[in-house]
Amino acid sequence: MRSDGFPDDFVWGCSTSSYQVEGAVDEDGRGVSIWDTFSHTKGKIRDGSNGDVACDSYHRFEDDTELLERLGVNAYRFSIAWPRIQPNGKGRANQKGIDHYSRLVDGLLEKGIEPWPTLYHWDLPQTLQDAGGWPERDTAYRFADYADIMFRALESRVHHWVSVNEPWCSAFLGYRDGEHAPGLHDARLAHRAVHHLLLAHGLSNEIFRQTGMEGEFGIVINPVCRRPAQDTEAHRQAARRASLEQTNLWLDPVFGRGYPQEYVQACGAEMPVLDGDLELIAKPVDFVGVNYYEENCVEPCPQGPDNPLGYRIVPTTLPKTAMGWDVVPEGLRRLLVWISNEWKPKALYVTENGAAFVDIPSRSAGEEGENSEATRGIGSQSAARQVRIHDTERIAYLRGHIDACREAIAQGVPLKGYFVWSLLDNFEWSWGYSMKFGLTAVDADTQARLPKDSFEFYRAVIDAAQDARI
Ligand code: GCO
Repeated sequence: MRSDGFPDDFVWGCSTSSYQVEGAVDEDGRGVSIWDTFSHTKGKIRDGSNGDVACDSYHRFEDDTELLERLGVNAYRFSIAWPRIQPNGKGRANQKGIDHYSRLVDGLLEKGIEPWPTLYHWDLPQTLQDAGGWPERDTAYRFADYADIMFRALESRVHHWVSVNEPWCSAFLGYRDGEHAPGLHDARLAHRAVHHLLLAHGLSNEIFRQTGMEGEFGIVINPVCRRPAQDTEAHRQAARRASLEQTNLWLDPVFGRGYPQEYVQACGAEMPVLDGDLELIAKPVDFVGVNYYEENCVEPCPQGPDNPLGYRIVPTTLPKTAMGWDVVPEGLRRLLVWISNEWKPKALYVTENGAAFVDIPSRSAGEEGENSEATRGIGSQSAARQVRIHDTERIAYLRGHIDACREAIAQGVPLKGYFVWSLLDNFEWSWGYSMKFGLTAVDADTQARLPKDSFEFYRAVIDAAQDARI
């Protein structure tokens, strides 16, 4: 093992997603997605914004690629907007949509950056939602067709594929809690969505294998490993139950155990499983992607219709991000170790980790050298030039979590890579642009990209990792 604890082939990456950065929502034949509809519905987005323009990455992907090169990452995780490929979610592919991602992939490869496309990061074609969306089985078959189109289009150039991103959010925030598109409040629909999202994953996994393509295929989830507030058996049991919905409900079926019966019974979940579904869902994956932001502390409370799993999140005095999320780097290590021991995936990647903080730009009259790389923005550069963002909290957050990755590896976790969320400040779903997770700020008027101090920090981490190669 090298002195810094990371293997030579460790993947250092950065993530974004289509609706959060692309903009250009009605260009080149793109269809409407559920996020267009939701964000344009009054009262759904806290700052009244939407992703119509976002970071304009659809047009500025070359600027983004240049930023990634400067950052030194060897992988870029982005997502493909399904409505750009099949505007109505079915039928012939829209060549202009394919061309866009083809250009992005070529641009990355030219710079030695591995493309890591996610096929579904929440922008379902609205037409499919009009037909029922994820609670309907047909959506999974439509997804499989779309995945097939993308495999064929990018086959020889892409070697890492993600099926669905955080399907828990699509199912529960989208169909039960109403916080995400399509904004419904129906637990029964949410459970149907769970099964069809997993089925979509399984069907696309099968097609991936059938193509005989070289490369890896996996799923990205946002699992939790909740911490008991006190060291009692009742608290430990509550913490275990509190992790079922976001973790076991996904990993159990993917690893061939079917749905966790304790969850199904407690929540009265009716999963629309047909013969053969569980086998499809359990087709081996090459990796599991883990998105990690925080860890919660829980205590038991009586189980009942409003609280079928019998737990409550306990507030802590730990430092918090702007989202109000507890900063617990150690929790990332705990989570990775648990998943690795319990489900034994071949490989794990941290596919998202990062934090929103209130960034205060400082104007520093060029003292650090206006033309130094650190201060040079991309896009309309003059506006960006004199401003710096000293985001020390984000740096501390990233440092702590990268250390946690190192410790997880030391404990035997097959962790193969780490991706920061996010390359850019972008459209943070129901929070609009009010929450900033980027290593790079984006000027809303000029679209100029301004790397923050955390960008330089992450670049230095990657540089040091390269230097430590043996
Ligand atoms: C996700 C997220 C990102 C969010 C990030 C911060 O996969 O949850 O996909 O889209 O922006 O998690 O909340």
